[in-house]
Amino acid sequence: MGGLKSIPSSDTQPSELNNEFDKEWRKMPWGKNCEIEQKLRDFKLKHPSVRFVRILLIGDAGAGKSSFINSVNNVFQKRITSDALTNTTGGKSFTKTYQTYYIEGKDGSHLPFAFNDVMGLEERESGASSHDIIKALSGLLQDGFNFDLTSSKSMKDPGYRNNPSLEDEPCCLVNIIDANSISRMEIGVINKMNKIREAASKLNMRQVIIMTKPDLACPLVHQDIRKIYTSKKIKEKMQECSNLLGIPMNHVFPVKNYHEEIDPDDDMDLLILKALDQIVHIAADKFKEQSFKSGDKPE
Ligand SMILES: Nc1nc2c(ncn2[C@@H]2O[C@H](COP(=O)(O)OP(=O)(O)O)[C@@H](O)[C@H]2O)c(=O)[nH]1
Ligand SMILES: [Mg+2]
Repeated sequence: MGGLKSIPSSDTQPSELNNEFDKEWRKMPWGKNCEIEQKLRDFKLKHPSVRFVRILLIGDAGAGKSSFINSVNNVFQKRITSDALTNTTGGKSFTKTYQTYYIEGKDGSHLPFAFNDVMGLEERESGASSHDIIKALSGLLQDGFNFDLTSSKSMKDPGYRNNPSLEDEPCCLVNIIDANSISRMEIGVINKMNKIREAASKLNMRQVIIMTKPDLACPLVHQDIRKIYTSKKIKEKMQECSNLLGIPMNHVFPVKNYHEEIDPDDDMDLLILKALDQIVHIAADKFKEQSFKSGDKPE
């Protein structure tokens, strides 16, 4: 029978033959790293009293929060750094205190964005409580705040800040989700994320998702990071993230973090830069609205 030729062999499933879109469904300016990098280095917030776009990262332990901060730092330092220590042992959170990370510019000053890394949201008593993270949303946590001290805390305890300035308040909540374990996320962690999201919405805070570990979720991307927006698997995973947290697809960014590389990689950098550029602009919109509302004159 002539038709037999078109039947795939037993170890090749039809779906595997059709795992890629013909064209990128989101256009990426591959190779244009310098332009985006420079734009971010020169970025200025249109608010007279706020120097930094403060970005708060939340997510499960091991999702890649610290790795994302290191990856952003790598892009701007053009070498592999590890200031935000990552967890290579798996399981519970390695980061236990509230920390701000700044990115150094060429002249030693700080670039106009800052990251706050928190302890993971893993279930039960071991993770950071949504109560404490909701405090972080309003700028009420100081650097060094210890998430591990689970005993009943009061606002008088060290680590809490009573009069946060506008600059202390994060303006973007970044949910970090591991592409490889979305479907296995514990319900307790999802509930915590949703509680935090609700509080962030009430504060009119911008929210995005960074989806990490696309290299582990899709063999195509593992081989070639430029296939990130042609891989059907990655789009499916992004959609899953979007549905899980109710954040629209245009606020979901897949990023491969630096984890085993010893040298910078332009294509990885481009995805990181593009995600950061989106976050910074989405976050800065909040100040535009605020300053117009309060009558402040944007610079
Ligand atoms: N393959 C891969 N591994 C990653 C990626 N991002 C993070 N990791 C690894 O995942 C583990 C946990 O990352 P970490 O940043 O400590 O997670 P955190 O607990 O959310 O801060 C580390 O071993 C990282 O090297 C990624 O994009 N791809
Ligand atoms: Mg960490």
